[in-house]
Amino acid sequence: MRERIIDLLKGATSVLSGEELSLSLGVSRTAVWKCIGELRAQGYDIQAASRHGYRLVSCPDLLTPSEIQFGLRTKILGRACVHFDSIASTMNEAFRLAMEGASEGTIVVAETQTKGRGRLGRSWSSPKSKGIYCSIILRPGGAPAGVAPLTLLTAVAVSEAVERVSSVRPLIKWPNDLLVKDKKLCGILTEMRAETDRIEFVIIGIGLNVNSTPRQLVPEAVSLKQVLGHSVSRVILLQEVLRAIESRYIDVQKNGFGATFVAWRERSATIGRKVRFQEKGGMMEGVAVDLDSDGGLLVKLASGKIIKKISGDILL
Ligand code: BT5
Repeated sequence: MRERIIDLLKGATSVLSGEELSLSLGVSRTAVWKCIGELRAQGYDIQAASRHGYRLVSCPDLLTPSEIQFGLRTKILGRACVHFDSIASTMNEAFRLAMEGASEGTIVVAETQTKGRGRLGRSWSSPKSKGIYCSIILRPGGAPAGVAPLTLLTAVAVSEAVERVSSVRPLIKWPNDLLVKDKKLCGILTEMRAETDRIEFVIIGIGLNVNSTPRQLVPEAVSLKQVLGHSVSRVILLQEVLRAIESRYIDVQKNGFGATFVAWRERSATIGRKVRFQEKGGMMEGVAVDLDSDGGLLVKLASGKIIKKISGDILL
């Protein structure tokens, strides 16, 4: 009911009386009044003028469905949205929902995560209401090899969204990091469930540092607020991220990864740089020369031989 009250107040041209709200919602005026109290406790500034009614003055920067979906204008992403104040990891919940048949584009968002995770069992720090912690369910079909490029697509889209909202242009470190001045602004985690030859669903997890302070983050991390010197609306940024991913995703389904890989190269922090990485035989070093057609990284070794890295970490 809280979501519906907020939607009605946002859509109203003047004040809405308790009676109008109770009629629209089919509940008693006391129930409306109680709900308004709960919304105020959440941080919504709702003015009440005696005998006139309620007016919404301002909203908190919370990633609730009503905040995210108001003015979102996407076709798939975020049309279904689940929000938690606190959860172990949005990845687990998205996975569970996808197993239950949740539709493509469903997102799971949390204000904080108690067991936010990165790749290979690493953890993701998630200071409360300071970042975007979001998992997106996609059902692209096709062979499991098609999943790796989706990580690159997400990196391009998040970089584009951050640039549109803040004019900061994060660069992409292959395969899943967004960097600003060589510090990590965002990490992307892609998990999937597949049969041998067909993807059932993919979960894309995005952890983006928005308004966190240095003390809330690990030393190798950075937030947008640190870069800009002021806070950024997480709602506006997440909306832009969802639009950007959707637009790239629809394009890729129609036309393939060509244009997205061009955009990736333009935003790359990796191509042309010396990289080191662990292989079975020990540490290797070379220069990252290009992206392969399946999203792998082509590295030229000192011997002149070019090898392809499909997954794992690189050091710049
Ligand atoms: C990643 O892993 O970069 C993927 C992170 C994905 C996080 C999102 S949040 C929503 C969803 N739910 C989840 O539980 N996860 C996803 P990886 O490349 O393995 O990087 C992990 C490393 O990044 C850690 O070992 C730290 O060094 C560093 N790190 C941890 N928290 C960070 C933060 N908030 N900002 C920047 N770096 C961080």
